[in-house]
Amino acid sequence: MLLFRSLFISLFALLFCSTVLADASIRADSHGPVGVMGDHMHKEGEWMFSYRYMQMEMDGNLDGSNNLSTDEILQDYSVAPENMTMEMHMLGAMYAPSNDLTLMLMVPVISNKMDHSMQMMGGMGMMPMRSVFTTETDGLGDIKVGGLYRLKQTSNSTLILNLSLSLPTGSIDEKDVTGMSMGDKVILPYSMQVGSGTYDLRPGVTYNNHQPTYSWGAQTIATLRLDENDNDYSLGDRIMMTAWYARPFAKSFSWSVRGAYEYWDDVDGESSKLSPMMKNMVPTADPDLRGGQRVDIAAGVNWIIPGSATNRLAVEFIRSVYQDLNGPQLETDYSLVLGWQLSL
Ligand SMILES: [Cu+2]
Repeated sequence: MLLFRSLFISLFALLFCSTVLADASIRADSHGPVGVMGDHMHKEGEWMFSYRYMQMEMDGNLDGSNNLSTDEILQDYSVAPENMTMEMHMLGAMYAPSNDLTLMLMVPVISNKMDHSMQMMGGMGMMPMRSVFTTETDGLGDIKVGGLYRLKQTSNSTLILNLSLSLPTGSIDEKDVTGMSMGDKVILPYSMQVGSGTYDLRPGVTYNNHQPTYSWGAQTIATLRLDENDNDYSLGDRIMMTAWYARPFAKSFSWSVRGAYEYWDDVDGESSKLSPMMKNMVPTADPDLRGGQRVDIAAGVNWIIPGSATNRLAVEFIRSVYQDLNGPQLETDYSLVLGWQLSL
């Protein structure tokens, strides 16, 4: 973690030392909303460094699209997940060896925290006992390398082929003490791991259209697991589709609205390190209760810092409006993305 902290500090030092003059022709909405990755290309020889902070809040459980209370879950299980916070710090770099190709690197550092309720049966004639416990994990996530290839360009639009590879750099053996582990650290279920453990191919297409007073774009990206990890499972494949509309305002700002849809499969296989008994005690350990689909709406702002057109600060708030989950499974309430981008 110390390495990343010093990396952040050197990047911020770079931000404050950069004395690049403003280029009035660069619009704040020339990059998409900050929650979208790989939305734009760079000119030949251009570099971009970025830092994003992402926070996702999950609270309460769904079965399909119906709410499921803790009491209802504890009728079938001894442990119910209550809520989860996922935080991600992501360092990114982009470099364009030519106008038709932009290379990309993304390095995430992830931390997860989940609160649970647990119910233990007392002795004969005794009331069941309720307690709570929290598990936490953190570490380097899966590093992504890839490229954006320009398929088609007109005076106001670009069509991009996105292709990246996600590397299994994140741990799938994260442990913590649980309410049932008698003080020992034990391996945690799928959603608390910081990595997938698999090589994943991420193909996609992005379209951008820039008009004098507004811009819009759309992107679809799939995540395809290419193999099985060392613990004999692979996370579900995913497909994400999103579209946005943005408008410049007050010279160096732009606002955006965005919609997104995501579908993901259940876990394929079953972790060889989780006891097979676990999935009868806690729903998060069941590989068949991981899939689902979700619709999000988002609002964001991009700002080009005056005096140095290459520094951009951006924020996006993402609210989940519809979910259909193989449950019981924790539902996502909202996500927040803060980002800083420096182009050189
Ligand atoms: Cu970029």
